[in-house]
Amino acid sequence: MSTNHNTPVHYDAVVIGAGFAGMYMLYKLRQLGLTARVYERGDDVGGTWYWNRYPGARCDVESLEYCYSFDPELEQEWEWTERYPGQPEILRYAQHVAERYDLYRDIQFNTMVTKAAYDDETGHWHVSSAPAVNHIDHNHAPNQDDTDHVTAQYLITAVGCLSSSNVPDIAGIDTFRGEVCHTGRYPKEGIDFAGKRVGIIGTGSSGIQAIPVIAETAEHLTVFQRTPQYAIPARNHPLDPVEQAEVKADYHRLREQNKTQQGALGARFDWNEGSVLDVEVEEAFKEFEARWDIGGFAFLGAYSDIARTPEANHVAADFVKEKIRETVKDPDVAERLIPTTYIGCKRLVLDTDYFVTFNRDNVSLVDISENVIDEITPDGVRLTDGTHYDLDVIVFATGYDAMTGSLLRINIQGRGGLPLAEQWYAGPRTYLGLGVPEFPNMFTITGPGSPSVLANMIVCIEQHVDWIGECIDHMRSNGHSHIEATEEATEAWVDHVNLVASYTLYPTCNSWYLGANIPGKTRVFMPLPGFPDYAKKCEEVAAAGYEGFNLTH
Ligand code: N01
Repeated sequence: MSTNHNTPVHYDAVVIGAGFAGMYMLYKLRQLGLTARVYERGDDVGGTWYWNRYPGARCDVESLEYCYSFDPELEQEWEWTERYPGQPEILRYAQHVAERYDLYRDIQFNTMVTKAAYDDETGHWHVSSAPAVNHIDHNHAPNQDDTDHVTAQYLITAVGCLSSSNVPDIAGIDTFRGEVCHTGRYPKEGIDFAGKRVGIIGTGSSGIQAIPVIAETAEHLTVFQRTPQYAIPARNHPLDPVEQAEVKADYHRLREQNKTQQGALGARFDWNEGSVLDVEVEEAFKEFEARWDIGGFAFLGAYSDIARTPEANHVAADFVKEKIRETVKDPDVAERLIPTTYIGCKRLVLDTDYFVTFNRDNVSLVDISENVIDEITPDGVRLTDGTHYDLDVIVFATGYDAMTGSLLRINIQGRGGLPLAEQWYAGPRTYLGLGVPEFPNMFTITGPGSPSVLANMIVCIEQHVDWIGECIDHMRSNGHSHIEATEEATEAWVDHVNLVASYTLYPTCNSWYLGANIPGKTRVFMPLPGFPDYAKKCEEVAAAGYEGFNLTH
Protein backbone atom coordinates (compact mmCIF):
# COMPACT_ATOMS: atom_id res chain seq x y z
CA MET A 1 0.00 0.00 0.00
CA SER A 2 2.05 2.93 -1.20
CA THR A 3 1.09 6.26 0.20
CA ASN A 4 3.36 8.71 -1.53
CA HIS A 5 0.63 9.92 -3.86
CA ASN A 6 -2.15 12.43 -3.54
CA THR A 7 -4.56 10.68 -1.22
CA PRO A 8 -2.90 8.96 1.69
CA VAL A 9 -4.19 5.55 2.73
CA HIS A 10 -6.53 5.83 5.70
CA TYR A 11 -6.54 3.41 8.64
CA ASP A 12 -8.73 3.24 11.67
CA ALA A 13 -5.57 3.21 13.77
CA VAL A 14 -1.86 3.71 13.44
CA VAL A 15 0.21 1.99 16.10
CA ILE A 16 3.81 3.03 16.69
CA GLY A 17 6.00 0.14 17.79
CA ALA A 18 5.82 -3.63 17.43
CA GLY A 19 7.00 -4.71 20.85
CA PHE A 20 4.67 -6.51 23.25
CA ALA A 21 2.36 -3.48 23.44
CA GLY A 22 2.10 -2.90 19.68
CA MET A 23 1.57 -6.58 18.92
CA TYR A 24 -1.27 -7.02 21.38
CA MET A 25 -2.81 -3.71 20.30
CA LEU A 26 -2.85 -4.89 16.69
CA TYR A 27 -4.48 -8.16 17.75
CA LYS A 28 -7.11 -6.22 19.72
CA LEU A 29 -7.86 -3.78 16.89
CA ARG A 30 -8.39 -6.67 14.50
CA GLN A 31 -10.74 -8.29 16.97
CA LEU A 32 -12.75 -5.07 16.91
CA GLY A 33 -12.84 -5.21 13.13
CA LEU A 34 -10.64 -2.13 12.69
CA THR A 35 -7.94 -1.56 10.12
CA ALA A 36 -4.51 -0.83 11.50
CA ARG A 37 -0.94 -0.17 10.41
CA VAL A 38 1.91 -0.77 12.81
CA TYR A 39 5.25 0.95 12.25
CA GLU A 40 8.39 -0.55 13.70
CA ARG A 41 11.95 0.70 13.55
CA GLY A 42 13.56 -2.73 13.83
CA ASP A 43 13.35 -5.50 11.26
CA ASP A 44 11.32 -7.79 13.49
CA VAL A 45 8.92 -7.72 16.43
CA GLY A 46 10.04 -7.67 20.07
CA GLY A 47 10.71 -4.02 20.83
CA THR A 48 13.11 -3.70 23.71
CA TRP A 49 13.85 -7.42 23.43
CA TYR A 50 14.74 -6.99 19.79
CA TRP A 51 17.35 -4.34 20.56
CA ASN A 52 18.78 -5.49 23.89
CA ARG A 53 20.97 -8.34 22.65
CA TYR A 54 23.89 -7.55 24.92
CA PRO A 55 25.65 -10.45 26.66
CA GLY A 56 23.70 -11.52 29.73
CA ALA A 57 20.46 -9.72 28.76
CA ARG A 58 17.70 -11.33 30.76
CA CYS A 59 14.37 -10.22 32.16
CA ASP A 60 14.08 -9.69 35.90
CA VAL A 61 10.46 -10.88 35.97
CA GLU A 62 9.98 -14.64 36.02
CA SER A 63 9.18 -16.32 32.70
CA LEU A 64 5.84 -17.73 33.82
CA GLU A 65 4.72 -14.21 34.70
CA TYR A 66 6.40 -12.27 31.91
CA CYS A 67 4.13 -13.42 29.11
CA TYR A 68 0.71 -12.68 27.68
CA SER A 69 -2.40 -13.96 29.40
CA PHE A 70 -4.98 -12.93 26.77
CA ASP A 71 -5.21 -16.37 25.17
CA PRO A 72 -5.24 -19.47 27.43
CA GLU A 73 -4.14 -21.62 24.48
CA LEU A 74 -1.03 -19.53 23.99
CA GLU A 75 -0.36 -19.71 27.72
CA GLN A 76 -0.53 -23.48 27.66
CA GLU A 77 1.43 -24.16 24.49
CA TRP A 78 4.53 -22.03 25.13
CA GLU A 79 7.15 -23.80 27.27
CA TRP A 80 9.65 -21.61 29.10
CA THR A 81 13.04 -23.11 29.78
CA GLU A 82 14.44 -20.96 32.60
CA ARG A 83 13.21 -19.23 35.72
CA TYR A 84 13.96 -15.84 34.13
CA PRO A 85 13.81 -15.62 30.35
CA GLY A 86 16.96 -14.63 28.48
CA GLN A 87 16.70 -12.17 25.59
CA PRO A 88 16.88 -14.82 22.82
CA GLU A 89 14.01 -16.79 24.38
CA ILE A 90 11.82 -13.69 24.82
CA LEU A 91 12.47 -12.72 21.21
CA ARG A 92 11.51 -16.23 20.05
CA TYR A 93 8.31 -15.94 22.08
CA ALA A 94 7.49 -12.57 20.47
CA GLN A 95 8.11 -14.03 17.02
CA HIS A 96 5.94 -17.02 17.86
CA VAL A 97 3.09 -14.70 18.89
CA ALA A 98 3.45 -12.66 15.71
CA GLU A 99 3.28 -15.79 13.57
CA ARG A 100 0.54 -17.49 15.55
CA TYR A 101 -1.82 -14.52 15.19
CA ASP A 102 -0.64 -13.58 11.70
CA LEU A 103 0.48 -10.16 12.86
CA TYR A 104 3.41 -9.67 10.50
CA ARG A 105 1.25 -8.65 7.53
CA ASP A 106 0.14 -5.40 9.17
CA ILE A 107 3.53 -4.36 10.50
CA GLN A 108 5.85 -2.19 8.45
CA PHE A 109 9.39 -2.87 9.63
CA ASN A 110 12.56 -0.81 9.28
CA THR A 111 10.38 2.27 9.44
CA MET A 112 10.34 5.12 11.90
CA VAL A 113 7.44 7.45 12.41
CA THR A 114 8.87 10.92 12.07
CA LYS A 115 5.76 13.04 12.56
CA ALA A 116 2.16 12.61 13.65
CA ALA A 117 -0.05 15.67 13.41
CA TYR A 118 -3.70 16.04 14.34
CA ASP A 119 -5.75 17.73 11.65
CA ASP A 120 -8.36 19.99 13.26
CA GLU A 121 -10.47 20.09 10.11
CA THR A 122 -10.79 16.39 9.36
CA GLY A 123 -10.30 15.17 12.93
CA HIS A 124 -7.74 12.66 11.65
CA TRP A 125 -4.11 12.04 12.44
CA HIS A 126 -1.60 12.53 9.63
CA VAL A 127 1.29 10.18 10.16
CA SER A 128 4.61 10.48 8.34
CA SER A 129 7.22 7.77 8.34
CA ALA A 130 10.56 7.09 6.72
CA PRO A 131 13.06 4.24 6.40
CA ALA A 132 14.76 3.83 9.76
CA VAL A 133 18.31 4.98 10.18
CA ASN A 134 19.57 2.89 13.02
CA HIS A 135 22.38 4.38 15.02
CA ILE A 136 23.38 3.78 18.61
CA ASP A 137 21.68 6.92 19.87
CA HIS A 138 18.47 6.67 17.78
CA ASN A 139 18.88 10.32 16.98
CA HIS A 140 19.68 10.31 13.32
CA ALA A 141 16.93 11.85 11.26
CA PRO A 142 16.04 9.92 8.14
CA ASN A 143 16.07 11.53 4.73
CA GLN A 144 12.86 13.52 4.52
CA ASP A 145 12.53 12.74 0.80
CA ASP A 146 11.71 9.17 1.70
CA THR A 147 8.75 10.20 3.80
CA ASP A 148 5.51 8.24 3.53
CA HIS A 149 2.11 9.53 4.67
CA VAL A 150 -1.05 7.86 5.95
CA THR A 151 -4.04 9.10 7.93
CA ALA A 152 -5.79 7.46 10.85
CA GLN A 153 -8.62 8.06 13.27
CA TYR A 154 -6.59 6.87 16.25
CA LEU A 155 -2.91 7.28 17.03
CA ILE A 156 -1.72 4.68 19.49
CA THR A 157 1.81 4.87 20.82
CA ALA A 158 3.42 1.58 21.83
CA VAL A 159 6.96 2.94 21.87
CA GLY A 160 8.15 1.37 25.11
CA CYS A 161 9.34 3.13 28.24
CA LEU A 162 13.02 2.27 27.83
CA SER A 163 13.77 2.39 24.13
CA SER A 164 15.39 5.74 23.55
CA SER A 165 19.09 5.15 24.20
CA ASN A 166 21.02 7.63 26.27
CA VAL A 167 24.49 7.96 24.79
CA PRO A 168 26.28 10.67 26.79
CA ASP A 169 27.59 13.61 24.88
CA ILE A 170 31.30 12.98 25.50
CA ALA A 171 33.88 14.87 23.47
CA GLY A 172 35.70 12.79 20.88
CA ILE A 173 33.17 9.96 20.78
CA ASP A 174 33.34 9.81 16.98
CA THR A 175 37.12 9.58 16.95
CA PHE A 176 37.33 6.21 18.69
CA ARG A 177 39.00 3.66 16.40
CA GLY A 178 37.68 0.54 18.10
CA GLU A 179 34.17 -0.87 18.30
CA VAL A 180 31.51 1.07 20.17
CA CYS A 181 27.96 0.10 21.07
CA HIS A 182 25.07 0.84 23.40
CA THR A 183 23.47 -2.09 25.21
CA GLY A 184 20.05 -1.01 23.96
CA ARG A 185 21.23 -0.96 20.33
CA TYR A 186 23.45 -3.99 20.51
CA PRO A 187 24.64 -5.25 17.09
CA LYS A 188 22.81 -8.32 15.82
CA GLU A 189 26.06 -9.97 14.80
CA GLY A 190 27.40 -9.56 18.35
CA ILE A 191 30.86 -8.46 19.42
CA ASP A 192 33.78 -10.78 19.95
CA PHE A 193 35.44 -9.63 23.16
CA ALA A 194 38.11 -12.34 23.14
CA GLY A 195 41.58 -10.92 23.62
CA LYS A 196 40.28 -7.36 23.70
CA ARG A 197 40.53 -4.51 26.18
CA VAL A 198 36.96 -3.58 26.87
CA GLY A 199 35.58 -0.56 28.71
CA ILE A 200 32.00 -0.49 29.92
CA ILE A 201 30.39 2.75 31.07
CA GLY A 202 27.41 2.40 33.39
CA THR A 203 26.44 0.07 36.21
CA GLY A 204 22.64 -0.09 36.06
CA SER A 205 20.67 -3.25 35.24
CA SER A 206 22.22 -3.56 31.77
CA GLY A 207 25.82 -3.03 32.87
CA ILE A 208 25.45 -5.31 35.87
CA GLN A 209 24.11 -8.10 33.65
CA ALA A 210 26.72 -7.62 30.94
CA ILE A 211 29.85 -7.20 33.09
CA PRO A 212 30.19 -10.80 34.38
CA VAL A 213 29.64 -12.24 30.90
CA ILE A 214 32.01 -9.89 29.08
CA ALA A 215 34.64 -10.50 31.77
CA GLU A 216 34.67 -14.19 30.88
CA THR A 217 36.19 -13.58 27.45
CA ALA A 218 37.72 -10.10 27.44
CA GLU A 219 41.45 -9.77 27.92
CA HIS A 220 40.66 -6.96 30.32
CA LEU A 221 37.43 -5.28 31.36
CA THR A 222 37.45 -1.78 32.82
CA VAL A 223 34.20 -0.82 34.52
CA PHE A 224 33.57 2.93 34.64
CA GLN A 225 31.18 3.49 37.52
CA ARG A 226 29.47 6.80 38.27
CA THR A 227 27.05 5.52 40.93
CA PRO A 228 27.23 2.16 42.69
CA GLN A 229 24.04 0.09 42.60
CA TYR A 230 22.38 -2.44 44.84
CA ALA A 231 22.06 -5.86 43.26
CA ILE A 232 20.66 -9.05 44.67
CA PRO A 233 21.03 -12.52 43.19
CA ALA A 234 18.51 -13.55 40.55
CA ARG A 235 19.28 -17.25 41.13
CA ASN A 236 18.26 -18.14 37.64
CA HIS A 237 17.97 -21.86 36.91
CA PRO A 238 16.34 -24.23 34.44
CA LEU A 239 12.62 -24.18 35.00
CA ASP A 240 11.31 -27.30 36.69
CA PRO A 241 8.72 -28.88 34.33
CA VAL A 242 6.65 -29.88 37.36
CA GLU A 243 6.54 -26.27 38.56
CA GLN A 244 5.60 -25.10 35.08
CA ALA A 245 2.81 -27.69 34.84
CA GLU A 246 1.50 -26.72 38.26
CA VAL A 247 1.28 -23.05 37.31
CA LYS A 248 -0.36 -23.88 34.00
CA ALA A 249 -2.93 -26.09 35.72
CA ASP A 250 -4.35 -22.97 37.35
CA TYR A 251 -2.77 -20.13 35.38
CA HIS A 252 -5.77 -17.86 35.69
CA ARG A 253 -5.48 -17.86 39.46
CA LEU A 254 -1.84 -16.76 39.37
CA ARG A 255 -2.69 -14.00 36.89
CA GLU A 256 -5.51 -12.73 39.08
CA GLN A 257 -3.39 -12.91 42.22
CA ASN A 258 -0.59 -11.00 40.51
CA LYS A 259 -3.01 -8.19 39.73
CA THR A 260 -3.52 -7.72 43.47
CA GLN A 261 0.23 -7.14 43.97
CA GLN A 262 1.68 -3.62 43.88
CA GLY A 263 4.08 -4.65 41.12
CA ALA A 264 1.60 -7.01 39.38
CA LEU A 265 4.04 -9.88 39.88
CA GLY A 266 5.38 -12.32 42.43
CA ALA A 267 2.11 -13.49 44.00
CA ARG A 268 3.80 -16.82 44.65
CA PHE A 269 6.26 -15.15 47.02
CA ASP A 270 5.55 -14.58 50.63
CA TRP A 271 4.98 -10.82 51.09
CA ASN A 272 5.37 -9.99 54.74
CA GLU A 273 3.04 -7.32 56.08
CA GLY A 274 5.16 -6.64 59.19
CA SER A 275 7.67 -3.88 59.87
CA VAL A 276 11.38 -4.60 59.96
CA LEU A 277 11.55 -2.13 62.83
CA ASP A 278 9.48 -4.46 65.02
CA VAL A 279 12.12 -7.19 65.01
CA GLU A 280 15.74 -7.48 66.15
CA VAL A 281 18.33 -6.86 63.44
CA GLU A 282 19.53 -10.50 63.76
CA GLU A 283 16.04 -11.76 63.02
CA ALA A 284 15.65 -9.38 60.10
CA PHE A 285 18.99 -10.50 58.66
CA LYS A 286 17.89 -14.14 58.96
CA GLU A 287 14.80 -13.30 56.93
CA PHE A 288 16.85 -11.39 54.34
CA GLU A 289 19.30 -14.29 54.14
CA ALA A 290 16.48 -16.71 53.34
CA ARG A 291 15.21 -14.43 50.61
CA TRP A 292 18.75 -13.80 49.32
CA ASP A 293 18.96 -17.57 48.79
CA ILE A 294 15.63 -17.67 46.94
CA GLY A 295 16.70 -14.77 44.73
CA GLY A 296 14.68 -12.11 42.96
CA PHE A 297 12.35 -9.35 44.10
CA ALA A 298 11.08 -11.51 46.96
CA PHE A 299 13.89 -9.80 48.85
CA LEU A 300 11.93 -6.56 49.02
CA GLY A 301 8.89 -8.44 50.31
CA ALA A 302 10.66 -9.37 53.52
CA TYR A 303 9.04 -6.40 55.28
CA SER A 304 6.38 -3.99 54.16
CA ASP A 305 8.11 -0.75 55.08
CA ILE A 306 11.42 -1.11 53.20
CA ALA A 307 10.27 1.06 50.30
CA ARG A 308 8.60 3.68 52.50
CA THR A 309 10.50 4.27 55.74
CA PRO A 310 14.14 5.43 55.81
CA GLU A 311 14.98 3.53 59.03
CA ALA A 312 13.47 0.32 57.65
CA ASN A 313 15.25 0.78 54.36
CA HIS A 314 18.61 1.15 56.15
CA VAL A 315 18.28 -2.32 57.67
CA ALA A 316 17.76 -3.94 54.27
CA ALA A 317 20.50 -1.82 52.71
CA ASP A 318 22.95 -2.75 55.50
CA PHE A 319 22.33 -6.42 54.80
CA VAL A 320 23.26 -6.00 51.13
CA LYS A 321 26.29 -3.84 51.99
CA GLU A 322 27.54 -6.62 54.23
CA LYS A 323 27.11 -9.09 51.37
CA ILE A 324 29.18 -6.88 49.08
CA ARG A 325 31.96 -6.67 51.69
CA GLU A 326 31.88 -10.46 52.16
CA THR A 327 32.01 -11.12 48.42
CA VAL A 328 34.57 -8.64 47.11
CA LYS A 329 38.05 -9.56 48.30
CA ASP A 330 39.72 -6.16 47.88
CA PRO A 331 38.25 -3.97 50.66
CA ASP A 332 38.93 -0.79 48.70
CA VAL A 333 37.03 -2.10 45.66
CA ALA A 334 34.23 -3.34 47.92
CA GLU A 335 33.80 0.11 49.47
CA ARG A 336 33.63 1.72 46.03
CA LEU A 337 30.89 -0.73 45.05
CA ILE A 338 28.74 0.10 48.05
CA PRO A 339 25.79 2.36 47.26
CA THR A 340 24.87 5.32 49.44
CA THR A 341 21.25 5.71 48.31
CA TYR A 342 18.16 3.95 49.66
CA ILE A 343 17.83 0.39 48.39
CA GLY A 344 15.12 0.21 45.74
CA CYS A 345 15.21 3.95 45.12
CA LYS A 346 16.77 3.20 41.78
CA ARG A 347 15.37 0.09 40.14
CA LEU A 348 16.73 -2.83 42.17
CA VAL A 349 18.99 -4.96 40.00
CA LEU A 350 18.91 -8.75 39.92
CA ASP A 351 22.37 -10.05 39.17
CA THR A 352 24.25 -13.20 38.35
CA ASP A 353 27.79 -13.13 39.75
CA TYR A 354 28.15 -9.35 39.55
CA PHE A 355 30.10 -8.55 42.71
CA VAL A 356 32.27 -11.67 42.57
CA THR A 357 33.38 -10.62 39.09
CA PHE A 358 35.45 -7.86 40.70
CA ASN A 359 37.69 -10.57 42.20
CA ARG A 360 38.91 -11.48 38.72
CA ASP A 361 42.39 -10.37 37.71
CA ASN A 362 41.14 -9.12 34.36
CA VAL A 363 38.51 -6.74 35.81
CA SER A 364 39.12 -3.30 37.25
CA LEU A 365 36.75 -0.72 38.69
CA VAL A 366 37.22 2.97 37.94
CA ASP A 367 35.25 5.51 39.95
CA ILE A 368 34.14 8.33 37.64
CA SER A 369 31.81 10.05 40.09
CA GLU A 370 34.19 12.99 40.47
CA ASN A 371 37.07 12.26 38.15
CA VAL A 372 34.70 12.12 35.19
CA ILE A 373 35.34 11.02 31.62
CA ASP A 374 36.80 14.06 29.92
CA GLU A 375 37.05 12.69 26.41
CA ILE A 376 37.05 9.64 24.26
CA THR A 377 40.23 9.43 22.23
CA PRO A 378 41.00 7.30 19.17
CA ASP A 379 42.52 4.74 21.57
CA GLY A 380 40.29 4.80 24.61
CA VAL A 381 39.01 6.94 27.42
CA ARG A 382 40.64 9.84 29.22
CA LEU A 383 39.51 11.06 32.64
CA THR A 384 39.67 14.63 33.89
CA ASP A 385 42.89 13.97 35.84
CA GLY A 386 44.54 12.89 32.59
CA THR A 387 44.55 9.14 33.22
CA HIS A 388 44.07 7.32 29.92
CA TYR A 389 42.64 3.81 29.51
CA ASP A 390 43.61 2.07 26.28
CA LEU A 391 40.59 0.23 24.90
CA ASP A 392 39.57 -1.82 21.87
CA VAL A 393 35.83 -1.79 22.61
CA ILE A 394 33.60 0.67 24.47
CA VAL A 395 30.19 -0.51 25.66
CA PHE A 396 27.76 2.19 26.73
CA ALA A 397 25.45 0.75 29.37
CA THR A 398 24.23 4.26 30.04
CA GLY A 399 20.50 3.66 29.99
CA TYR A 400 17.65 5.54 28.40
CA ASP A 401 15.79 8.79 28.07
CA ALA A 402 13.03 6.91 29.84
CA MET A 403 9.28 7.15 29.45
CA THR A 404 9.16 10.37 27.43
CA GLY A 405 12.25 10.12 25.18
CA SER A 406 10.74 7.89 22.52
CA LEU A 407 7.55 9.95 22.35
CA LEU A 408 9.28 13.30 22.15
CA ARG A 409 11.69 12.16 19.47
CA ILE A 410 8.67 11.81 17.20
CA ASN A 411 7.30 15.18 16.17
CA ILE A 412 3.80 14.70 17.61
CA GLN A 413 1.47 17.67 17.21
CA GLY A 414 -2.01 18.02 18.69
CA ARG A 415 -4.71 20.59 18.10
CA GLY A 416 -3.54 23.72 16.30
CA GLY A 417 -0.11 22.18 15.69
CA LEU A 418 0.72 22.12 19.41
CA PRO A 419 3.91 20.07 19.80
CA LEU A 420 3.83 17.39 22.49
CA ALA A 421 7.20 18.73 23.65
CA GLU A 422 5.52 22.07 24.36
CA GLN A 423 2.55 20.50 26.12
CA TRP A 424 5.07 18.63 28.29
CA TYR A 425 7.60 21.44 28.72
CA ALA A 426 7.36 21.08 32.53
CA GLY A 427 7.36 17.29 32.42
CA PRO A 428 4.88 14.75 31.08
CA ARG A 429 1.21 15.48 31.82
CA THR A 430 -1.25 12.72 31.11
CA TYR A 431 -4.59 11.55 32.37
CA LEU A 432 -4.18 7.95 33.61
CA GLY A 433 -1.00 7.69 31.54
CA LEU A 434 -3.34 7.10 28.60
CA GLY A 435 -4.50 10.43 27.25
CA VAL A 436 -3.17 13.97 26.82
CA PRO A 437 -5.30 17.14 26.59
CA GLU A 438 -5.18 18.74 23.13
CA PHE A 439 -4.24 15.40 21.60
CA PRO A 440 -7.61 13.86 20.67
CA ASN A 441 -7.79 10.16 19.84
CA MET A 442 -4.21 9.59 20.93
CA PHE A 443 -3.61 6.77 23.41
CA THR A 444 -0.22 6.23 25.05
CA ILE A 445 0.24 2.60 26.08
CA THR A 446 2.16 2.47 29.39
CA GLY A 447 2.58 6.21 29.21
CA PRO A 448 4.00 8.37 32.01
CA GLY A 449 1.53 8.59 34.87
CA SER A 450 0.73 4.86 34.76
CA PRO A 451 2.46 2.06 36.73
CA SER A 452 4.41 0.77 33.70
CA VAL A 453 8.06 0.38 34.72
CA LEU A 454 7.18 -0.02 38.41
CA ALA A 455 5.18 -3.13 37.63
CA ASN A 456 5.22 -6.20 35.40
CA MET A 457 5.22 -4.57 31.97
CA ILE A 458 3.25 -7.33 30.27
CA VAL A 459 0.42 -7.03 32.79
CA CYS A 460 0.44 -3.24 32.38
CA ILE A 461 0.40 -3.57 28.60
CA GLU A 462 -2.53 -5.97 28.63
CA GLN A 463 -4.46 -3.77 31.04
CA HIS A 464 -3.93 -0.70 28.85
CA VAL A 465 -4.68 -2.43 25.56
CA ASP A 466 -7.85 -3.99 26.98
CA TRP A 467 -8.92 -0.58 28.31
CA ILE A 468 -8.23 1.16 24.98
CA GLY A 469 -10.05 -1.61 23.09
CA GLU A 470 -13.11 -1.30 25.31
CA CYS A 471 -13.01 2.47 25.03
CA ILE A 472 -12.94 2.38 21.23
CA ASP A 473 -15.73 -0.20 21.25
CA HIS A 474 -17.76 2.04 23.55
CA MET A 475 -17.19 5.02 21.28
CA ARG A 476 -18.31 3.14 18.22
CA SER A 477 -21.40 1.77 19.95
CA ASN A 478 -22.37 5.26 21.07
CA GLY A 479 -21.55 7.13 17.92
CA HIS A 480 -18.57 9.00 19.33
CA SER A 481 -15.74 9.75 16.95
CA HIS A 482 -13.40 11.61 19.32
CA ILE A 483 -12.07 11.27 22.84
CA GLU A 484 -9.83 13.72 24.63
CA ALA A 485 -8.57 13.97 28.21
CA THR A 486 -9.77 17.11 29.96
CA GLU A 487 -7.35 19.64 31.37
CA GLU A 488 -8.92 19.40 34.86
CA ALA A 489 -8.72 15.60 35.02
CA THR A 490 -5.12 15.73 33.83
CA GLU A 491 -4.15 18.36 36.37
CA ALA A 492 -5.68 16.28 39.16
CA TRP A 493 -4.00 13.11 37.87
CA VAL A 494 -0.54 14.68 37.78
CA ASP A 495 -1.05 15.85 41.37
CA HIS A 496 -2.18 12.35 42.34
CA VAL A 497 0.93 10.72 40.83
CA ASN A 498 3.18 13.16 42.67
CA LEU A 499 1.34 12.57 45.92
CA VAL A 500 1.58 8.78 45.70
CA ALA A 501 5.28 9.00 44.82
CA SER A 502 5.86 11.30 47.80
CA TYR A 503 4.78 8.47 50.15
CA THR A 504 7.72 6.39 48.91
CA LEU A 505 11.50 6.75 48.91
CA TYR A 506 11.61 6.76 45.10
CA PRO A 507 12.02 10.53 44.64
CA THR A 508 15.11 10.64 46.91
CA CYS A 509 17.80 9.71 44.39
CA ASN A 510 18.91 10.60 40.87
CA SER A 511 17.08 7.92 38.98
CA TRP A 512 15.71 7.68 35.47
CA TYR A 513 12.23 7.45 37.05
CA LEU A 514 12.73 11.17 37.65
CA GLY A 515 14.54 11.89 34.42
CA ALA A 516 17.60 12.75 36.51
CA ASN A 517 19.94 10.75 34.24
CA ILE A 518 19.36 13.04 31.26
CA PRO A 519 21.08 16.44 31.43
CA GLY A 520 18.48 19.21 31.20
CA LYS A 521 15.44 16.95 31.54
CA THR A 522 12.75 18.27 33.85
CA ARG A 523 12.71 16.32 37.10
CA VAL A 524 9.27 14.82 37.55
CA PHE A 525 8.47 11.42 38.97
CA MET A 526 7.01 9.72 35.88
CA PRO A 527 5.58 6.29 36.75
CA LEU A 528 2.77 5.71 39.26
CA PRO A 529 3.48 3.27 42.10
CA GLY A 530 0.75 0.69 42.75
CA PHE A 531 -0.88 -1.41 40.06
CA PRO A 532 -4.10 -2.56 41.83
CA ASP A 533 -5.41 0.91 42.76
CA TYR A 534 -4.52 2.19 39.33
CA ALA A 535 -6.34 -0.62 37.51
CA LYS A 536 -9.39 -0.05 39.73
CA LYS A 537 -9.36 3.66 38.90
CA CYS A 538 -9.24 2.90 35.16
CA GLU A 539 -12.25 0.59 35.54
CA GLU A 540 -14.15 3.25 37.47
CA VAL A 541 -13.40 5.88 34.85
CA ALA A 542 -14.74 3.60 32.11
CA ALA A 543 -17.80 2.62 34.13
CA ALA A 544 -18.60 6.29 34.67
CA GLY A 545 -18.75 6.87 30.91
CA TYR A 546 -15.06 7.75 30.60
CA GLU A 547 -15.10 10.38 33.27
CA GLY A 548 -12.34 12.96 32.78
CA PHE A 549 -12.45 12.56 29.01
CA ASN A 550 -14.57 14.51 26.57
CA LEU A 551 -16.36 12.24 24.11
CA THR A 552 -17.69 13.96 21.02
CA HIS A 553 -19.41 13.09 17.75
O1 N01 B 1 20.21 2.03 32.57
P1 N01 B 1 20.33 2.81 33.97
P2 N01 B 1 20.13 0.45 32.33
N1 N01 B 1 28.65 9.06 32.47
O2 N01 B 1 19.86 4.19 33.69
C1 N01 B 1 25.42 5.47 34.06
C2 N01 B 1 15.48 -1.96 32.64
N2 N01 B 1 16.32 -3.11 32.40
O3 N01 B 1 20.11 0.25 30.86
O4 N01 B 1 23.43 6.03 38.14
C3 N01 B 1 28.84 7.97 33.23
O5 N01 B 1 19.70 2.08 35.06
C4 N01 B 1 24.44 5.62 35.18
O6 N01 B 1 25.02 6.29 36.26
P3 N01 B 1 24.09 7.11 37.30
C5 N01 B 1 15.39 -1.70 34.13
O7 N01 B 1 14.14 -1.16 34.44
C6 N01 B 1 15.89 -4.28 32.88
O8 N01 B 1 21.15 -0.26 33.08
O9 N01 B 1 23.08 7.88 36.47
N3 N01 B 1 27.90 7.10 33.56
C7 N01 B 1 24.11 4.17 35.45
O10 N01 B 1 25.10 3.55 36.19
C8 N01 B 1 16.49 -0.69 34.30
O11 N01 B 1 16.40 0.07 35.47
C9 N01 B 1 16.66 -5.37 32.73
O12 N01 B 1 25.01 7.97 38.03
C10 N01 B 1 26.68 7.35 33.12
C11 N01 B 1 24.09 3.59 34.05
O13 N01 B 1 24.90 4.42 33.26
C12 N01 B 1 16.37 0.11 33.04
O14 N01 B 1 16.07 -0.83 32.05
C13 N01 B 1 17.89 -5.30 32.12
C14 N01 B 1 26.38 8.46 32.31
C15 N01 B 1 22.72 3.57 33.45
O15 N01 B 1 21.88 2.80 34.24
C16 N01 B 1 17.59 0.88 32.64
O16 N01 B 1 18.73 0.07 32.90
C17 N01 B 1 18.31 -4.08 31.64
C18 N01 B 1 27.43 9.34 32.01
N4 N01 B 1 27.23 10.44 31.29
C19 N01 B 1 17.52 -2.99 31.77
N5 N01 B 1 25.07 8.42 32.00
C20 N01 B 1 16.15 -6.61 33.30
O17 N01 B 1 15.02 -6.99 33.11
C21 N01 B 1 24.57 7.33 32.61
N6 N01 B 1 25.53 6.68 33.27
C22 N01 B 1 17.03 -7.35 34.19
